[in-house]
Amino acid sequence: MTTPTRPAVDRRTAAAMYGTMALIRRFEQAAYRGYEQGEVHGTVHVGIGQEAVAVGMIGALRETDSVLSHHRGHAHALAKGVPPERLMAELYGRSDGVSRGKGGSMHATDLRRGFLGTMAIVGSSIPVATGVALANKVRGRDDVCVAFFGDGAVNQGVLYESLNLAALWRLPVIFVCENNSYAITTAVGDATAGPGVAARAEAFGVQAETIDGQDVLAVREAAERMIEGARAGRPALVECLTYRFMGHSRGDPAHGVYRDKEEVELWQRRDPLRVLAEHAGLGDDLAAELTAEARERVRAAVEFAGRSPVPGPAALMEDIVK
Ligand SMILES: Cc1ncc(C[n+]2csc(CCOP(=O)(O)OP(=O)(O)O)c2C)c(N)n1
Ligand SMILES: [Mg+2]
Repeated sequence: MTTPTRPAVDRRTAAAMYGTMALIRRFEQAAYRGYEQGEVHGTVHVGIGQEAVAVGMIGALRETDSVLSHHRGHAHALAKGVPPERLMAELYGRSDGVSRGKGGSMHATDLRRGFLGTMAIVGSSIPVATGVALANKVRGRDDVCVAFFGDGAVNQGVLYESLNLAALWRLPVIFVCENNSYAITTAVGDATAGPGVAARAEAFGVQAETIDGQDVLAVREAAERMIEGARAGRPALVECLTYRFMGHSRGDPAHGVYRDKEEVELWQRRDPLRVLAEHAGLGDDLAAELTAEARERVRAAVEFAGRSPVPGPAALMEDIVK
């Protein structure tokens, strides 16, 4: 892993990052409750513990840059500026949702904000982002596209097809692997041979790094460098070492079966909110104030979602290519 650079951060920037991470944390807690109460249909995958990856990476993008996410994607959507009330309404299956209530947690899309969607098929963000980057290049735009994917996607052949084309055609794309140690219950070491995905990317001539995904400042610093490179035609891959504090999704008790309590607790000590607060010296009062603000925004989002109408039968025939 690259040695943490721990760049200096001003208080305002640190507070903004903390506020976004707190918003994501509260949002996902509320989404999980909504699922348990039967308000959120299908399933939800929460990434509590992984917030620093989304906030560090996406915070370094321009508005016109775009993001493709995966099945654990609420953080990416919120960090890209999708309003929490529109995302919550989407999870509730309501008309005011970003995908008009027809996508849910794993098909939430907000094209206007460059959020090209959460995706249910493992690995599918990768070739789509590569295609978006190609389109940007062909159109002469210097926007970049970021693909997020989990450690469970790194043995999909499509990653290597995409790395190959990205390197060959010098595409403005950044591949971000959120290595949270498990794909459902399978530990990385039981599924992936060799020294890891960064080394594999380097074999294609793609600049690659493995970094501490619990430290939002380290992620931000790597993101800035990689984005600058990608805009100039040097695609990149970054592997962020992180951890999901909760289970994979419904029916997963989070620890006990495939990972022990001690392991979970060890990672919880490196909670990204705490890591940032300590490093930036935010202080308990400011952290509490930002947390309260996040809680209020999420409360309003839940209320908005609950009030939004359920799509009527006519919505079935809308938003489809005829
Ligand atoms: C192509 C494909 N195979 C299997 C699944 C079922 N599935 C859903 S999530 C998941 C694990 C993904 O693990 P990882 O990529 O590490 O992401 P994480 O859940 O850890 O965030 C699997 C196998 C799927 N959605 N798509
Ligand atoms: Mg994983």
